[in-house]
Order: sequence, then structure tokens, then C-alpha cells
Amino acid sequence: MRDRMPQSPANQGGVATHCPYCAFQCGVQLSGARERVVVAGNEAFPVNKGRLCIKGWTAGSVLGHPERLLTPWIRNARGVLAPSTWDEALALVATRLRETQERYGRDAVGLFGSGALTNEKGYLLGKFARVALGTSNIDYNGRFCMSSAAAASNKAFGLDRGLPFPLEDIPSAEVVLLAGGNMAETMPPFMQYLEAQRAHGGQLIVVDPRRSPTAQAGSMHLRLIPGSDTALVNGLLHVLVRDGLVDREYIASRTEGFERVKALVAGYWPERVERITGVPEAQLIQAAHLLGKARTAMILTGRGPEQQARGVDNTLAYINLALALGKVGRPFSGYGCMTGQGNGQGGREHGQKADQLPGYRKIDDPAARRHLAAVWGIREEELPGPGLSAYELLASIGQERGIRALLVVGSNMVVSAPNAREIESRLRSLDFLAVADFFLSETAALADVVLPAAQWAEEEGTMTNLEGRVILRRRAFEPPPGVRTDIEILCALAERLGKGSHFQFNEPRQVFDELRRASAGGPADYAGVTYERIAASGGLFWPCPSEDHPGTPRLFSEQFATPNGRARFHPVQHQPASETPDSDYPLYLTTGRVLAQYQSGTQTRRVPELERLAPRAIAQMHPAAARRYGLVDGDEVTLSTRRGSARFTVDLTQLIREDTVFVPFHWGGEQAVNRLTNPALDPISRMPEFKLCAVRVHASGMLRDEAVDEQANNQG
Ligand SMILES: Nc1nc2c(c(=O)[nH]1)N[C@H]1C(S)=C(S)[C@@H](COP(=O)(O)OP(=O)(O)OC[C@H]3O[C@@H](n4cnc5c(=O)[nH]c(N)nc54)[C@H](O)[C@@H]3O)O[C@H]1N2
Ligand SMILES: Nc1nc2c(c(=O)[nH]1)N[C@H]1C(S)=C(S)[C@@H](COP(=O)(O)OP(=O)(O)OC[C@H]3O[C@@H](n4cnc5c(=O)[nH]c(N)nc54)[C@H](O)[C@@H]3O)O[C@H]1N2
Ligand code: SF4
Ligand SMILES: [Mo]
Repeated sequence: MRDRMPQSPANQGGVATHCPYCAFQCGVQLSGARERVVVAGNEAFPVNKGRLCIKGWTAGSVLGHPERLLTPWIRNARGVLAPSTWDEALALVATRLRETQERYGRDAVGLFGSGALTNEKGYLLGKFARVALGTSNIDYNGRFCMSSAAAASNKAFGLDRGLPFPLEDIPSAEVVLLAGGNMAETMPPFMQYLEAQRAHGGQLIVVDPRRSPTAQAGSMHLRLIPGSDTALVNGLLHVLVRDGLVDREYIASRTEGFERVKALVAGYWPERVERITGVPEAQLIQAAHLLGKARTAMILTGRGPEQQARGVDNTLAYINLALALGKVGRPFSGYGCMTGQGNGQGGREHGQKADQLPGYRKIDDPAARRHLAAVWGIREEELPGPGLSAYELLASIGQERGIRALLVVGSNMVVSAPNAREIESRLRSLDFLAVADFFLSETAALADVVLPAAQWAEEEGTMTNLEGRVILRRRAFEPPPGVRTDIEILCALAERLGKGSHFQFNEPRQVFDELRRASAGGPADYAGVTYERIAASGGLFWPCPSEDHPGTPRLFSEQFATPNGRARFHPVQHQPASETPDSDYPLYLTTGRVLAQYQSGTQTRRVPELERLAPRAIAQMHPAAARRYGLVDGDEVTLSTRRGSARFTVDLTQLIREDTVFVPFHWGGEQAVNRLTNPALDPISRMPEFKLCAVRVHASGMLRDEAVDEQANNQG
């Protein structure tokens, strides 16, 4: 599989592929040799239309980076990671996984996957768990990402595709409401769609506790108190019902359950909602009227309302709003979740989830089990059932019948999991940890075996972008000597586990052909997608059940995917967050992203241009809040919560609420905000409460008790 590729894409006048990072999956054009590869926007790709953000422009430098892992590493008797051969490393991983299972049962081995992986890799990892290991315990980092929105869409529409319409519909929406998404920093080329919408006379309402760069681009900003989205939306619905602005005909013909929502929102009169959310009554009414009078409207959510212990309820509230307006499945209208990771959409469809089989099938559905057992050539009884969700899987380490050996492919949870201190100590207590990565991430640094994996431009594969469009990543370079692809790694391990006959894949497209069969007939049906068809078009939207099917850019125009074809309303009450400010921890802490760093930072902290822009973790605070602690811009500050403490650089801004501190999560060690975050989980999606907990501020050098006294004085 290695010998047909040119060393330099320049040989072919450049290779058209996609950015390694976010779900926008911008089309890029690569030219030049690996060490000096030039990344340019691909004008011909219809989604980004040539635009990139700074992370995309600079993505080439991670390929030839001097810190890349170029050989496997094994922790030796002295506890130090030392270079090894592939044979030794693979044999050791296979032996330790097998021994663990023999001693403690099949489920004692866990797998942790990623929305960064191509569809082929995510699919193969799910198959590896069920067929090569027979463990039920596989989950992935998407659980920390859009799982609340996915669960809500499944409940309301019977199907979850982040955006059920193409981005090209956005400019024609008269009103767009974007809740807790900061696309100006997290998907900058997306802003051209909102700019076009504004240019057509459209209104953009942004709901965010911060006046983020995205909120600044809007026509209206609802600066709510963190954790109050459901109250806000119930308030909007209250006004819409009161003023006769709901779409009664649509509600009657296409939905069910509205009466209970109507009764519930009667209790959310604007004055009460202002008290809960901090959003002035007049603004609430104005926003409701803008939405209620628009012929076309879209409601979009980002991680703000979703990453909460009530994330599913929050998202259901926004879906209620879209349904009451009669907009879901209508032209230039609807509800959508802005998926985040490169393959955050495909990653949630093909079996890396604890409760799922490929094609977005449920693992406890007998028909799905029969279908997959047949595709995989095993008996149905051999297929494990549902396993533990991401945080629970990690938290089970060290517990009776918990995980004792773990294989991680594409996540750096020491930085990105909530309550990270605790997770780190659990990972250290594992009998065995193996990590496949390009760099020695904070998590890889704890491993017993580190496997060096190939990167984005070094292997082929499909990705499914935030619209549900299946696209093709092309290979521009061979992996450096000593590096293997994740697919090669999984197939080699399966061989050593005695299951090689189920993993005879020489190329990603062979894996994809099996994925097509595995997904056929499921909700996310890829049967008709081929590499050739993608190459000949701008990508294909699922479901695409046959090779002569054009794909499905727009869902729900005739009916929903529920048994009776109707969308379901869900009455949801506002509930306080799991932790709210009190005299010990007087402020809200919310977390998220900045433009120049990506996720746990393994890749972007190694890019000099990005490091210059965002060299360390900041704590965004309002000047009035900072004054109370004697802090000025640029000061060092320690923040602590009931989980732990970490240190940041104060970044003063008028754009945040006085009661809220915002910290990005891209750094490890002392700057890891996840040492502070609350692992309270949503009861349905099992999403941790990343967006909200109570925090205390210490000016640096100040002793803990002094800071507490000072806070008491300030409050008294
Ligand atoms: N630069 C960059 N871009 C990225 C990524 C990255 O790491 N860096 N990661 C990618 C991934 S995986 C994802 S998931 C996306 C995430 O993309 P976004 O959802 O845009 O990102 P976040 O910064 O996590 O959160 C968005 C906003 O939620 C607001 N917020 C906080 N609490 C609340 C609340 O209670 N209610 C409401 N309504 N809003 C609230 C925050 O102030 C923040 O502005 O970005 C993708 N793109
Ligand atoms: N406090 C707080 N925490 C958060 C969030 C938040 O908003 N606030 N957001 C959450 C969200 S939305 C997400 S998506 C998670 C993300 O957090 P993580 O799961 O840690 O995701 P990444 O940082 O992208 O980690 C990917 C790791 O895998 C490697 N990698 C990337 N691609 C591949 C590949 O193809 N193969 C292999 N073998 N390795 C690969 C990278 O080098 C990196 O080390 O963080 C969550 N954590
Ligand atoms: S928006 Fe996302 S896909 Fe596009 S260049 Fe930036 S990180 Fe890459
Ligand atoms: Mo994410």
C-alpha cells in the first residue's frame, strides 16, 4: 500500500485534500515536499470556497515536525519509555490485552476512540473491540463533544445528523439563532455564510454569556447567565404562544406533544425569565418576535448549552423552539447542531460508541445484531452488548470489575477529560496502557507502549463533515519510515490476537467497502458512497443507499424518522446546574476554545505561528470582577474549584459577564482547566458538565485562606 504514492505532491501539481482539524473540513491544496509543504485553500471545494483559518494554513508543519514519534516505545523495567521494534511493541500489546482478558474477563479491556479518526478507522476500531477482543467497553471522545445534541435529535426527530440541511441554505434564512457557538474562532470560514445571511438582510441572534467575536457579528446578543438556556427558550416559547406566533398548522400536521410544552411554558413569563437568565425582558420579547415573524429561520447550537449535565434538556428546548415555529424540514430553515471534530459526525455513526453498531444502529437491536454478525462473519451471540460511556469507562479504572487495560486511539484525555487530575491518576493505576498518536501527548507519556501513527496527509480515508457530507482525504505523502497507519496497527494486533482472518485489509478503501455493507439499511446508510463518486463531486450526503442514489442534502421535508413520522416535543423544565456559585466558590467558570489552539493542543501547541498567538492558558475576566481580587491584565492567577486548582494569565475584557470566568482547555499540567471542571454527567447523553461549575479566584502568591478572607470581605 506504500509504493504507489509520490514523495511530493508537487509531482502531480498538488493534492486536493482536507484540513486535519475541525468538522468544517476545509478543502485544501497541498504542494511542496513534506518538510516545507504549502497548504492553500481549495477554491473548488464548495464548503470553505478557498477560505481557511490560521490552523489550516499552518497544518503542514505538524507533518515534518521534529518531535514526531518515529518508532514504537516500550516502558522498560526502570519505568522509562525506550525505543523498540514494531514486532516487540505489537506482541507486547497483544499479549497484555489477552492476559488481562484471561484473568479478569473480556470487558476488563477498554478502547477509547475519537472523532478525529476517518470513518474507516472509527469503524475498524469498533469492529476490533467487538470481533478481535469481544469487549463491550469501547467509547470515544465524541461523548465529550456533541453527544447531548445527538441524543436530543434522536429523541425529537428519530435521527441525528448534525445539520439536516446543507450550509448553502444558511444565507437564505431570515433569522438565525446561534446558541453557545463561537464559530468566529472555532470555524472561521463558516462566518462567510452568516455574513451572506446578514448581507441579505437577515438577523443573527447569538446566545452566549460572553460577547464573543461571533456575538459581535450578530444583530442581537442575549448575554445569559451560564446554565440558563432552557429557561431562556421556555421564555421565548411563552411569548410566541402568548402572542399567537406559533405555527399551529405545522404543529398539528407534523408533530406531537405540543400541548404539554405549551402548558409548561406558561410558567415562564418574561419577568421571571429575566430573573433566571439575566436577559432583559424587552430583549426576550424582541427576539421572540423576530423569530415568530420570520418566514424562514434556523436554530443552531454549539457546545455552550450542550456540554452540561442538562445538555439533552437544553438542546430539546431549542428543538421545541424550532418545531413550534414550524421550521424543521422547511426550506432554508430548521434545527442543527454544529458538530466540532474533524470527523465528529462520521465518528458517531459507525460503531465506536458503547451502545452502537455501524450505520448508526443500536447494539441492542436484534435485527442490527443479526445484520452485523453476518457482515463480520461471526455468530450473533459472540457480539457483546452495550458497554460503559467515555467518562464512566475512565472512572471504572481501579474499581471492582473496572477497566484494567486500555488502548487509546486519537484522544488526550489527561488534558481533555473533566476532573482531569483524577483521570490521570486512574490512568497511572492501569495494569496496561497503550496509546497510538503522532506525538508524545500528555496521555501517551503515561503509556506502557506508544505506537507512532500516520497523519492526515499520509493516509487515505473518508470523513463526514458537519453537514453529513462524506468527503475524501487523500494521501499526499508516505508516512515517515517507522510510522504505521492506525489501520495497519489494528490489523496487525488482530492477527496476533488470532482474529486476523476478520481483518484482511490492505487499503483503507477495502475497509470502506465493508463499512458500506455494514451501514447498508441503517439510519446512516453509506452503501452508495464510493471514493470515485466523492472524487467526482463535492462529496455525498448520507443517507445514500445505492450507487445511483444522489445522496440526501436535506432531511425531514416529508416526514421525520420516528415510527409515526411525526417530530416529538419534549417538555423540559429549567433546573439549576449541578454546582452553582456560593460564598466559597463565588463565580461561574465556563470553558471552551480560542482561535489558535485545537483541542488538547497536542498538534497546535507544536506550531510556532499558533504558539505565538496563544502561548498559554488565559482566564478571561471582567475588569470589575478582577478589581475585587486586585488583579490587573496579565497577572498570574490561581483558580480553584472543589476538584482542584490550576494557574492562568488574567485576560481582562468587558465582553464577559461580571459573574463568569472563561478559560480555554487546550493546555496540560498546571494550566489544565480540566483539573477544575465538574464531571457531573447528563443522565441520557452521559455528557460531562464542561461548561459550568463554581470557582474561586486567588491572586497569585496569596495564600488560600487570605483569598477566602478577602472574598468574604468583598462580599460582606
Ligand atoms: N480554534 C478551535 N476551533 C475548534 C476546536 C478547537 O479546539 N479550537 N474544536 C472543535 C470542536 S471538537 C468543537 S466541539 C467545536 C466547538 O465549537 P464551539 O461550540 O463554538 O466552542 P466552545 O468555545 O466550546 O463554546 C462555545 C461558546 O459557548 C459559550 N457558553 C458557555 N456556557 C454557556 C451556556 O451556558 N449557554 C450558552 N448558550 N453558551 C455558553 C462560551 O462562552 C463559548 O463562546 O469547535 C471546533 N473547532
Ligand atoms: N474543559 C473542557 N474540556 C473539553 C471541552 C470543553 O469545551 N471544555 N471540549 C470537549 C470536546 S468537544 C472534545 S471533542 C474533546 C477533545 O479532546 P481529545 O479527545 O483529547 O481530542 P484531541 O485533543 O483532538 O486529541 C486527539 C489526540 O489524538 C491524536 N490524533 C489525532 N488524530 C489521530 C489519528 O488519526 N490517529 C491517532 N492514532 N491519533 C490521532 C492527536 O495528536 C491528539 O493527541 O475535549 C473535550 N474537553
Ligand atoms: S476552519 Fe477548521 S477545517 Fe477549516 S482551516 Fe480552520 S481548523 Fe481547518
Ligand atoms: Mo468537540
